[in-house]
Amino acid sequence: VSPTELRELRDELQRFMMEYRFGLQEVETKIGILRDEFLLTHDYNPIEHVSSRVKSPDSLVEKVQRKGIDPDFASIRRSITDIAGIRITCSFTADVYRLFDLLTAQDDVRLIQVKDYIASPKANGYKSLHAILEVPVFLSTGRIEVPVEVQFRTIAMDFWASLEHKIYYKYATRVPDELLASLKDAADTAAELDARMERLHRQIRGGSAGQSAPVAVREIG
Ligand code: 0O2
Repeated sequence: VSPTELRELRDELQRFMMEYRFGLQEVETKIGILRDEFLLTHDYNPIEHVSSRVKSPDSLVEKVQRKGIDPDFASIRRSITDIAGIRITCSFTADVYRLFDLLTAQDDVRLIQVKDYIASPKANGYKSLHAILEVPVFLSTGRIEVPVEVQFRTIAMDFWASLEHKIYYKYATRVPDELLASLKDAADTAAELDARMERLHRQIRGGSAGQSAPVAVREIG
């Protein structure tokens, strides 16, 4: 490969990744607006924490290989929809669905796919609501549609998923059966805690949507 071709490839990769960064920014702005407006209107913030990432080149290459995708930008764009990813951690399960509804009801958001692992948890106990959204991004060359994967979950689901993720990597995917059973048990406990906390929250709120106890507000980042 000549130095010119290499530079062209680098520029193309930079432009490719840039589009996903912009897609993330658009969705982050939407989430920030919903959070601020919710806080102002209902004196309640349904979002505990938001984090986002663009897939690393290493992780992208690994997925392209694992899925047997042709290694060209057009095929990758078509086949991999989680290059831009946002995780929204909510206080309660009801907030997860409320936020999902509010975000997907916006007329410039196109819902491509939903995987509801809260209604149907994975066998290991994993729970989260996954949505692939497509949002418009306006470039100097015109409008493009960018897919963004949004994962909605509660604090308890997030706590469980981050521990499970660490264990999975520590044991290089060969997690001992005993540990798998304990993890599943912990997922059930987390689900119970979610249900109890939500019941308590409803009692405190006394049936009024606007009178909830305040929860911590953290910046997107
Ligand atoms: P990262 O670093 O979070 O991006 P695939 O994306 O093809 O591997 P699939 O079935 O298309 O898998 O996507 P799915 O089921 O929507 O899950 C993709 C993402 O959800 C994962 O991303 C994780 O973030 C999360 N996830 C799914 N299952 C589990 C699980 O059992 N445990 C935990 N902790 N997280 C899970 P990546 O790409 O694996 O990693």
